[in-house]
Amino acid sequence: MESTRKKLITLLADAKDSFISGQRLSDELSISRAAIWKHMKALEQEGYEIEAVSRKGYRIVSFPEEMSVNTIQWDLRTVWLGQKMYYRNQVDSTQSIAHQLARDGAVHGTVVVADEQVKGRGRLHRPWHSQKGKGIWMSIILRPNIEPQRAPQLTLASAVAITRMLKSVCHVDAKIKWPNDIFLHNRKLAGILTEMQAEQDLIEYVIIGMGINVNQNQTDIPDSLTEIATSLKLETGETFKRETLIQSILKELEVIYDQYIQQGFSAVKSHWEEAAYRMGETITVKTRNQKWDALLVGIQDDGALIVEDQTQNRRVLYSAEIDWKRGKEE
Ligand code: BT5
Repeated sequence: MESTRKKLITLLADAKDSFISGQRLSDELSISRAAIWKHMKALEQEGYEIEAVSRKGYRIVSFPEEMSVNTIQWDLRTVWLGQKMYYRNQVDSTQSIAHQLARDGAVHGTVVVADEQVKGRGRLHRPWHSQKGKGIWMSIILRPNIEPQRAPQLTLASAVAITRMLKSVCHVDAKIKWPNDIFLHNRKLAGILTEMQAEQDLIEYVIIGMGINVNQNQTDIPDSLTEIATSLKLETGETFKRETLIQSILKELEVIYDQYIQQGFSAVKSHWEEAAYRMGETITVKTRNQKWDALLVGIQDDGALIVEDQTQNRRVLYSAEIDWKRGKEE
């Protein structure tokens, strides 16, 4: 049922403004014309505006305002990523849903999208503000055949996918702050949270959570974040259709993920470096029990961060928080 509906929408959407006859739809989908009519009624319930003209057939006049699996998938040009998708109006966190689905055997490439998260989270259980209808709150289930210690490289690959989407669809040059932040004009536009279930040398699954601020106005950003956060709308003055952005991220991620699996991290590294934020600047490094100043040098062939401490010693960081020195913010 679900896939017939999806095929029906694809046929109608591909026809753009032209009508498709009931007979052709019934032939292509191998269902009766009465069944086609029932599907049309169901689509109208979902918010599609359908025009039916006798002897001409059907066409979609407008798509629903509300996001749904159908509106995200109809122009999704991926082979495997997001072909299985779940959409929820409100969740605690798409990460929790994805973990549950993965434990229950969800296939590689399954995607969970929510309109609102009430307990969205960042790293170290920090809260992630995920207002209803304003952003992309999405988790992706991957089952890569790589060693568990390489999983953080997927965060960097995902960051590249997001910046590529931002460039091609939104025409903005966003930057990546190692390891998981996307910055636009010195404010945080998006964050990535990578979580993993693994056993010794084997990854059972990885969940890539992406939070991207899209259509928030200034009043939508909580006071505690006004200094550090921004949205695409605030930076460009434009409102974006979240579906279009999701379709593009999934396409970009599918391409870069496949290259990464075939060629290793070198396929990601140069793209990452092109979008790297503030290389060569002085930063503050915070590890579990230390805080010190360093120069940001770059990333290694395995994605780890290279910094130079104040005695000019190079140090390699696999996990840490980095921050810019005060006074250099703008
Ligand atoms: C992150 O953590 O940046 C990862 C955020 C991942 C969110 C996605 S949404 C879909 C999926 N489901 C989830 O529950 N999570 C993922 P971190 O680097 O720890 O940054 C968290 C910090 O960012 C917070 O402490 C705030 O300072 C700031 N912050 C919170 N909400 C924000 C927002 N909407 N925009 C910009 N900054 C925000």
